Amino acid sequence: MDRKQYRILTSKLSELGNTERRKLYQQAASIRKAASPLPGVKPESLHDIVFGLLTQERAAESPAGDLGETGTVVWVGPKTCHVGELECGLNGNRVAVGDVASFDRADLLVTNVSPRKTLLSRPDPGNPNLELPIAANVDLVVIVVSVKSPPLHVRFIDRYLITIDRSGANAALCVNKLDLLTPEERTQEFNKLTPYADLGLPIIGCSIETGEGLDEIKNLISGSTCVFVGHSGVGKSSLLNNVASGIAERTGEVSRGYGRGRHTTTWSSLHDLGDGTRIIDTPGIRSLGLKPLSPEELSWHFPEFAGLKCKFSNCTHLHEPECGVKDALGVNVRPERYETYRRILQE
Ligand SMILES: Nc1nc2c(ncn2[C@@H]2O[C@H](COP(=O)(O)OP(=O)(O)OP(=O)(O)O)[C@@H](O)[C@H]2O)c(=O)[nH]1
Ligand SMILES: [Mg+2]
Ligand SMILES: [Zn+2]
Repeated sequence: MDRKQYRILTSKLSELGNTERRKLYQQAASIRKAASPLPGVKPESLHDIVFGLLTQERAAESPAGDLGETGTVVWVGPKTCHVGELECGLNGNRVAVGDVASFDRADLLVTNVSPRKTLLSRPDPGNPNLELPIAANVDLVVIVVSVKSPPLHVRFIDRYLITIDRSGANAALCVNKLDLLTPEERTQEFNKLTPYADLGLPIIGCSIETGEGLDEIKNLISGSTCVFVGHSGVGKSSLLNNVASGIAERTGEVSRGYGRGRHTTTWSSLHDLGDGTRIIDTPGIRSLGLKPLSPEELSWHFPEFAGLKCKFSNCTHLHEPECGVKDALGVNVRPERYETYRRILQE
């Protein structure tokens, strides 16, 4: 409770008789008792609750266990976030776009973040022990790549797949800017993606320019909460604008010399399309680091390794004899994928 609220509280209380005041504080005590704060959350003070009752920010019959109102976080800044339309202080909470946050309407502070279904995060490049949340509670992560400006490098898809696997969400791949290719080039680019098609990853080719593939993307994401991730300039915001009518996210040019985008989107944001579909647009990520993983942990994220038998149970699949993974190279295990595995381990 800040000074201003305290002054409002004392002036409102001074208008009341003793009995009314006592009743108010008794009511506040029973609300607080019913709310039983979660571990790590400071219980609300009686004054705060009385303030809420007096300013009618809190319904008198507040349901038991309710710590305040809740809403979906649609934007997160350095010190505040938007819960729906309301800007609320983070109040020391780690909040991601897509989170369900409880907040106090009287002082506009986040009081609690609901347990997450999924959490997509990456290590902080400055401090690898710290995870930076990208998006929470998403069902589907759409990796957006472009075939030209910027060109397609498939290896980073493997890293995204590991990160997505760890998040608990499903993955899909969207290959944008097909209008920039000749039919021969198109075949070449899609050939590069066969290892991912083999893994069962949904792959949709599209172009904002010609409209190709956009209906397929709409079908893919319909009814789910999804997030568009990928390098800067691949067309994430353009896609959002084109699959969701009435949304106008800023899109940017790609620099000629480097074929890289200019980081037009700087903050993640959630857009509710109203039909159960929600899209989170994210800023382009230059490189997606991975938290250090043991060979065993890393293998779990290569589904094609599952069921292959190695002589040693702790086989790293690098130099051991009678290694099922190395024996399957070129058969059930794609050499490109094995190469990624090897590189990630050796980092
Ligand atoms: N030729 C062509 N250009 C496209 C297509 N999709 C997007 N672009 C262009 O690519 C540029 C970058 O698009 P954005 O939507 O801003 O890319 P972004 O992925 O959101 O980039 P960041 O916000 O920086 O991460 C813009 O100039 C778009 O007009 C496409 O299908 N074909
Ligand atoms: Mg963008
Ligand atoms: Zn092995």
